[in-house]
Order: sequence, then structure tokens, then C-alpha cells
Amino acid sequence: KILVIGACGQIGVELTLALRKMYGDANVVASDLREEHDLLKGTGPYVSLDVMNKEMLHVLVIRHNITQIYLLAAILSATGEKNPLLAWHINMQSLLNVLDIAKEENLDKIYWPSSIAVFGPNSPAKETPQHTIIEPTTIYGISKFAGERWCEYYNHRFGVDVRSLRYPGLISYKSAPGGGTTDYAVEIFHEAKENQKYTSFLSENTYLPMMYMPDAIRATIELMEADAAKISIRSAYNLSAMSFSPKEIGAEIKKHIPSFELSYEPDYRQQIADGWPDSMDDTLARKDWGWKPEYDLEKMTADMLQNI
Ligand code: VAH
Repeated sequence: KILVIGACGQIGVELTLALRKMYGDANVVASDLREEHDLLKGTGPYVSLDVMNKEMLHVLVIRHNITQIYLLAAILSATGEKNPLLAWHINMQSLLNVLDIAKEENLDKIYWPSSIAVFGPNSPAKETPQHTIIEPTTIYGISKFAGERWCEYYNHRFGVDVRSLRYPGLISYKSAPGGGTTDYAVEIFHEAKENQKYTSFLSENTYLPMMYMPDAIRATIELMEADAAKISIRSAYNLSAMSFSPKEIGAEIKKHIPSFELSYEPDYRQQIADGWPDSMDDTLARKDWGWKPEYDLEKMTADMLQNI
């Protein structure tokens, strides 16, 4: 059975629904600190869980016969900068709790997301390689980089089959983003639809790697379904679909809403974005387990505006 931790978050809601479709509703236990997300209600078992309580997590794993865990609970980049020590504590202890229980209970597989946020201003910004200088400048990025090291350690030291992806900024309409620097790319759609205008907190030419949620969910499941022998990266795979700037996504939205007006008021998140890659090299994900994105900016924009 699968346990999804952080099932009410931006990724968690859609991942839980996709896993239930694949493996059967009763075989995917959704959990979160918060109360059940409306889209999850009636679709399968839901439990309240604080992943920081290792004993509680351990009891839940045994009681529900859990064999796989997807750990999506985390404090994201922008929120993390407001309380660095709390973000470090939550992002690291939650992962260590899951990895150690996976080892103790010999769980089949673990999924834990990393992020482009592990890269910093000294990493090559264009087509950032899988292996390169990694000097994260946000506490979120530091926790994701440290987490990657722990995943690789538990894999080669204890044989835990933990897998991970360095997600780009993720865009979706089913559940709200959780306090990230890339959240402008979600807000812009809602504001365009409701008010025909949006003020971006990132400057017009801030290029960032981005991905539509359906691609991110499919990548996650394809990685987890891949034969373990094909997995050559046990830290976290670079994963890529597209890159765009606020100016470019604004122009794409304008094709659908001609009256849309975009303005810019960069805030503290600009500095975070400036340290991140413009684009990622995901050759290894494509070679090892056949990764291929399906959504580009044009296709995503049409789908987002249709569904919001
Ligand atoms: C954030 N959406 O902005 C997350 C993600 C690449 C960005 O890690 O923090």
C-alpha cells in the first residue's frame, strides 16, 4: 500500500488522485497535517499525520501495511526564508524519519522531491548539468541538497530504494502552490481570468525552468515504475520541460485575453530567482527511464485558462 505524506499540497492532491487511479483508491492512503482537501474527499482513505512525529508515522506504516511512501511535505523557498531554522528542521527531519522507517520496515520504494533550488548563482545557468557546482543560497535549497545526499546515502549504505526529481517550478489549477518563488506563474492565470491584470513579483526577463503539473505527475510515476536497474542517479534527477519569463507567459496569456495587462514589482523573491538556473539539462532522465515532456507554454496556457 502507498502512503502519501503532504497529500493536500500543490503536488500532493494531484499525485494522490493519479496514484489512486493507477493502484486503486483503497491502496493509497492520503495524509496531511491539514484537513482533507475537497478534491480528495470520498476518493480514498485519509489520515491526519504529523510527519515530524516519527513514532506516529511508524505506527501508521505498520497499521496500514504501507510498502511505499511519497513524502511531499516541505516548507518551500519563499516561506523558508522567513523562518530558516524551522524550514531546515521540518524539511530534514521529515525526510530522515521516512528514510529510517523505510530501512527498519524494509519498504519497497520511497519518493521524495528535490528542486532546481539546489543550484545557486555559481552553477552554470543555461542547460544546468546533472553534475555541477551546487551552492544553494536559500534554506529550502540547502535542505533539498542535503536531502539528496541523505537519499543517496540510505540507498548505497542500506539499500533503500529512494528516488527523486529536481522539479522545476510547477504550474497547476487543481490545488494552490505552497509559498514558492515560482508561484507567480500560477497567480498570473487566476489574476488574468478574474481581473485581466497582474503585477509580477519577478522582473520581466526572469527566465526559470517550469513544468505543467500533468507532466510532473507523469514523470514522478514513470520514475517510480522504472526498473531499479535503470536508475543511475540516487540523489535526484534533473527534470525539464520548458523555460519562460514573466514577459513571455504574459504575452501567451494575452493571445487568449487581449485586455490582459502585466506590470512588475520585484520583491525579495527576485534574488532567489536570480540564483536559479534559466534552463536544465535532463539528458540522464531521458536516457535512463525515457523521460519526455508533453506540455509547452502554448499548450499549458490554453489548458490552464480553460480549467480555471
Ligand atoms: C519553489 N515551487 O518555488 C518551488 C520550487 C523550483 C521551485 O522548488 O520554492
